Amino acid sequence: MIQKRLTNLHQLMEKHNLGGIIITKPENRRYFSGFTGSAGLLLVNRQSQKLITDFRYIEQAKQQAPLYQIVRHKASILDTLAENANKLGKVRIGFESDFVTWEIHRNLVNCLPNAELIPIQIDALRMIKDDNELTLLRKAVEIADSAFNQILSIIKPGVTELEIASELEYQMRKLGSAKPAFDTIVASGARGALPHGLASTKVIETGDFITIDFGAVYQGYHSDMTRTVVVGKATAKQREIYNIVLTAQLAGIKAVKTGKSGKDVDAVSRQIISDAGYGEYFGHGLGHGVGLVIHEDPRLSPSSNSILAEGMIVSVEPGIYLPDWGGVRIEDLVVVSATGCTILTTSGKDLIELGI
Ligand SMILES: [Mn+2]
Repeated sequence: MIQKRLTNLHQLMEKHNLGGIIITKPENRRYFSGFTGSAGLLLVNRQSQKLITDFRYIEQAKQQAPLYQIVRHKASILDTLAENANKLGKVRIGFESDFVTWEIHRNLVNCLPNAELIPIQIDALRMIKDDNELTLLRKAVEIADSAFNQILSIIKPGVTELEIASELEYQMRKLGSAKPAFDTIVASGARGALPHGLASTKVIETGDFITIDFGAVYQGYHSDMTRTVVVGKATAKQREIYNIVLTAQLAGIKAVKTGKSGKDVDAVSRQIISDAGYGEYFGHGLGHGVGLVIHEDPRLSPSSNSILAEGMIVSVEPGIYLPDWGGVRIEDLVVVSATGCTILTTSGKDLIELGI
């Protein structure tokens, strides 16, 4: 599994004529080595790979990254990197330009006098998930689905958004989630018009629409789902908005397929919301990739350049947000296949009227 990832990395290095690459972004460090520690860097060339880390992580690194030579650094990780990188000779060495700060770049230039430092980005190598990753993602999705099911009964007038968020997060942890995938969103009543309304001390009232957007993290892999429920009987307007979003969501899922662009899939859902007269109230992209990071490529949006391919995983999450009234969003995760996609999220999408 790691070997296959390294082979892909080697191909990218060859394409850019790199004699080595320094990997510092935590998710890429983990992806290309298996090492889950919070500190350290990878130095990879086409013949060998080293993981440089500190005293705290030596044993863990040996266990988790058997394909790597583990190098312990003392005071300065840069000095140890320099010692090892300078052995590569006069070569082009890639660094992650979307992560390395100006300060670190300046230090690299100083300590690697032989190298020509080349800016490079490698996140795209993580877009297509392997079987192992899909298994972990499915588990993260399953945890969130079960937790959602379990907490529906506590949602009633009088409880706060924060109580709902805490209960969800507690149930997810009990089911094996390391932490919430992001700050849990519970946006009720008029707060539902805030697409990213974090759970607050607001008390749930009868008639509130409640948008709940949350996820689990299982062995580093994130899940992401959103459901909107109503407390009590839905009004005609609530039902109307909900059905538009649901129609747009189902059409978006149907449009996901290998070879389609992220822009085209977004347009399918967006058209439905626009045709219903609410286009200006759907101001965000339709979806995003999910993996070791909660928001990653490919993107489904009007400005996306992504082309979907088998094994990618994306969210499909249209919404309508009406100021001073509230909002609805519905989100599932799907895996792109040759002929369409497989929906991972299993929670139902018929409007739930709680307490009815
Ligand atoms: Mn999402």
